Amino acid sequence: MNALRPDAVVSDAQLERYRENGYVVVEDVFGSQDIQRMHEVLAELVAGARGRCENDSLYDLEASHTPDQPRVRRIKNPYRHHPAFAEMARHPRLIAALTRLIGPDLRLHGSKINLKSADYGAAVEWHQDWAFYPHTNDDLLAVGVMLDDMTEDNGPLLVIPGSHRGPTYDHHQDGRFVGAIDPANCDVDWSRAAKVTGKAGSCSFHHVRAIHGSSQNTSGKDRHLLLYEVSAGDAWDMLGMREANWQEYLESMLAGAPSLEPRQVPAPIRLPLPTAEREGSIYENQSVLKNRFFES
Ligand SMILES: O=C(O)CCC(=O)C(=O)O
Repeated sequence: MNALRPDAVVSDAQLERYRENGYVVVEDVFGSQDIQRMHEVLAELVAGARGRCENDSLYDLEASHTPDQPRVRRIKNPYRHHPAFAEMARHPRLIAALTRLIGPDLRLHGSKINLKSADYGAAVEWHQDWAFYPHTNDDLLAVGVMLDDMTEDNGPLLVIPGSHRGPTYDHHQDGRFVGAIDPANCDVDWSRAAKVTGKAGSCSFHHVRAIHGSSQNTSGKDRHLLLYEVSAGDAWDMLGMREANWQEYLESMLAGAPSLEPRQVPAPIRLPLPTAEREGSIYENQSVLKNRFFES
């Protein structure tokens, strides 16, 4: 049982901000030793990209990557590659925060580390996670564990406040899923974008329907962000169990219990079909975009 009271980690004001804006930052979820450990493990994983030529189930490589000068854009599902990341997903302070924001039954359905390295780390075009994995209800969010300070100038996460209560936007181009909203062909006021910043060890939590993205990191400072995608135990993926089997499904519960009675709420859904021309990661999906918002 989780000994921490959820309201000791996420205050009433923070919960209210999450509900109102669709995102919130909570400081000091992880301590400096946790962050140091994750950096060490991440450095080992990144070192393994030397000599690689192509993306695979672990690495998503920057366009400027070469086997001699490795540049990793993303580590895919880090918790499947090192136990430290599975352990951190169950950190008592994180579980307490998630319990406050989603409820006691919590499932981890995906994870990644977007490295956004100093000087070149790639942009992520505007999108809603909901467009990638619509569920029977929208009690889902992405946690962004700040492994480095996320500042105004190292390509912080950007969120359109309140957009989690709005429509689900078209994420298609020429009839295929591309994992991005066409910035020139929608009614979103991009000038309202808020920068999500915080010290290493803080976590951002953004609602699955919130519109978000981020620019390239042209600063001299890394912005390593570990993302955990978490759903309520009774939210079921509209596209089924995807690659998981029942046993993996059970093992992906972070707290509480799964439910065989999906809770349904009215929420606007668009399916990510037909699948993207380039699969493997959001960066690959978006690589074919004709209209971009962020410079690359
Ligand atoms: O790393 C970022 O700034 C954006 C993360 C994101 O939205 C994603 O990878 O889906």
